[in-house]
Amino acid sequence: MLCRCVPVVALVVGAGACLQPPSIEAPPLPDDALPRVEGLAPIEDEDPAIDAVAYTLSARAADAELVTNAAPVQAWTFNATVPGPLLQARVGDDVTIVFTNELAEPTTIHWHGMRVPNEMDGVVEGEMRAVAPGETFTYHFIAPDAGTFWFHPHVRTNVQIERGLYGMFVVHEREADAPDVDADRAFVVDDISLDDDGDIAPFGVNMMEDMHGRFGNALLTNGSDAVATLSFAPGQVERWRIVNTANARTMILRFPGLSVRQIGADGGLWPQIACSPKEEIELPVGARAELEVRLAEGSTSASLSSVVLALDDNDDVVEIEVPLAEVELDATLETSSRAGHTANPTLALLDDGPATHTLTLSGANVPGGIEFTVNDFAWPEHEDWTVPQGELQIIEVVNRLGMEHPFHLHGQFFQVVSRTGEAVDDTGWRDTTLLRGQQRMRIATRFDNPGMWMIHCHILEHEENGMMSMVMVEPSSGHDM
Ligand SMILES: [Cu+2]
Repeated sequence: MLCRCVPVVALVVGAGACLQPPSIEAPPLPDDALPRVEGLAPIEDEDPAIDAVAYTLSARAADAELVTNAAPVQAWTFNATVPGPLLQARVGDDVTIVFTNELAEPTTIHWHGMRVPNEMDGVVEGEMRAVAPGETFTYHFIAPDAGTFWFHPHVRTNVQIERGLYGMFVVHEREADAPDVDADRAFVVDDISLDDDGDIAPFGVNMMEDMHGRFGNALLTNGSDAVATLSFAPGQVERWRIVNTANARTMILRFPGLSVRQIGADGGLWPQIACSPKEEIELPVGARAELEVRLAEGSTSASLSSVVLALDDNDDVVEIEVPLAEVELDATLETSSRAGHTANPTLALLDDGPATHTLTLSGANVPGGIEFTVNDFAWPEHEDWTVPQGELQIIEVVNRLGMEHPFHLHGQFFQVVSRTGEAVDDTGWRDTTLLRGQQRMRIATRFDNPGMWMIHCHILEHEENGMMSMVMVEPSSGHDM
């Protein structure tokens, strides 16, 4: 299968230096420590209470070694690393993040997928302001849902995220609901566009970037193009959390040599009936996948790979599988007897029905570029749309353009209930889902979280060029978050 609606971009594939695999025999954690997540360096929790976490973040310029055998990239970072440090909490924890902007321009932090109070959402609209250079803002909320989330600015997003401002936020389930695995592992997958000098390529200088979004020429996993090799013991089973933080590239992920079951997505783990084996997963920008991963029977080496289109020596378009991580069997290790994802969380499925509102995504050429619209408004212009808190809405999202759009709603989860009139198997709660060119879908949401929430395409160049709107969820006394 070819990537759909993806401009052909030749990819620079790194030399693939092998990193040392993280030790499986990790030292024991203290009783009150958060569970270990491999692949990213966790930030230090400054709050000793067991039901609270406190973190200090700053956005600042720093050199980042993203590409093997190349000079460091002048990046914008959270705490001098790309991705930013791993943030973690347990579901229900009190979360405090003291954030200082050390950049020369305004920024914010948006907690992508987390149903936080409206004033903590990190957007710039109405009374919500950006964090000015030199300013400190304290984000404070209760982590309402377990799952894999991420954080990034919501100001000049195409530039600030591309330069390196993004990170993963894991909210752990209560122990009884957590999968029984040998390791819980994070993969933050990105692509960046580098120029011939290895610097981040200039922005907004070509029409293709405005139209299709910015496609990179280097694939990064956890901030490096190096391919880590992981040693699996016989029977080893891991939980993999994957987030796509690219500006525009839908990641087509494959798992040659692995036996993979998808066990969750944006809104956490799924009930057993919804979990199914996968050989390929399409992960739009902003979305997450949760996987239960084993070596396939008889397999001794395997990989997590991303499918991209590239030009071969004859300038023909070819599909190549770029490994993001390699897995090798180490038969000398003790056989694992872990059971994997065995919990069975409840998931109330919402039914399709007549649409209560329509969002039409479109766009047109305008002098100087392309303007993208939602219901014919280009942000900051937008329609007035108000819904009462707690009311079930069936929203028809219509794509009038030939290109795909990863649709993102802030502050709420939704379920995709149909695509172009057909029932779907998009299981579970989402905050981001892909709408293909010239297609329509219906999503259902209860709008439980009051406030003013952004709705936008997560191709960052589309968002920045107008494809953003908002919904006002009027608080009602009978509904609490
Ligand atoms: Cu779009």
